[in-house]
Amino acid sequence: MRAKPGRFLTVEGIEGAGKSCNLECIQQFLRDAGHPILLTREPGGTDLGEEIRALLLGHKHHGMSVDSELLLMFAARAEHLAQKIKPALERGTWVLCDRFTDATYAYQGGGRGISPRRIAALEDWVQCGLHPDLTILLDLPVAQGRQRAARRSAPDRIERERSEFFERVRSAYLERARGEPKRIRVVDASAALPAVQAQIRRLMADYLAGEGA
Ligand code: Z5A
Repeated sequence: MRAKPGRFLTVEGIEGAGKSCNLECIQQFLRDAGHPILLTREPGGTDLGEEIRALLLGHKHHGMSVDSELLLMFAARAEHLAQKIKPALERGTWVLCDRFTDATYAYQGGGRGISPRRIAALEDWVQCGLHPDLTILLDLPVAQGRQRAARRSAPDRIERERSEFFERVRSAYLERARGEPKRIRVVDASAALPAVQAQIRRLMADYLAGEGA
């Protein structure tokens, strides 16, 4: 008998939104509900993807063109889908991914100014209709996110952008959430961690109940 296909869940937000902290909590919640989980991230998730990540976020290629950045994101994604995401979903594993294509619309679209139509063309090509079933968008003011991220580590190539860039990224994320309110659930990530995690647990419980899972 074939396993019931898994679900594809993603977590998004500007830097310092708390994705890493909250992925742990979501993973535990799903495990407690009896679902096998694959936790992964973008860009990255495969050997090739992690090498592409190093090119994208390292400091060696500061003058990288916006189109190269976009294409590298999708090259890493193509590998990730082929090697990890699709096989996991097919064997019934739930995939929990730290960022996916909503990040491309937010950063390369909103932040860098690439038209959503060009991103959509690559999305159709690479994903062939595969989209996340549920996306949790951790939303908070840019200044608060940057303050949190600065306490954690030195900025990567993209994190060195100015605040206006991240304001555009945040707006693009929120616009996508308005366009797809059923899939993209916005969580107020400006609150203290226990309050954020309580919102996430409520949202996940609603989702599992709706899925009968
Ligand atoms: N990118 C892109 O441009 N296009 C794409 O298509 C994709 C990605 C897929 C890599 O992302 C970069 O790639 C990213 C977008 C780009 N660049 N930027 N900017 P990443 O996810 O690996 O890196 P990140 O966004 O920089 O993540 P982050 O800074 O690690 O943020 P986070 O994971 O959301 O935050 P955190 O590490 O969980 O928390 C940060 C700190 O805040 C930490 O000390 C926590 O303890 C603290 N924290 C978290 N929540 C709270 C609350 N609620 N209260 C108080 N303190 C908190």
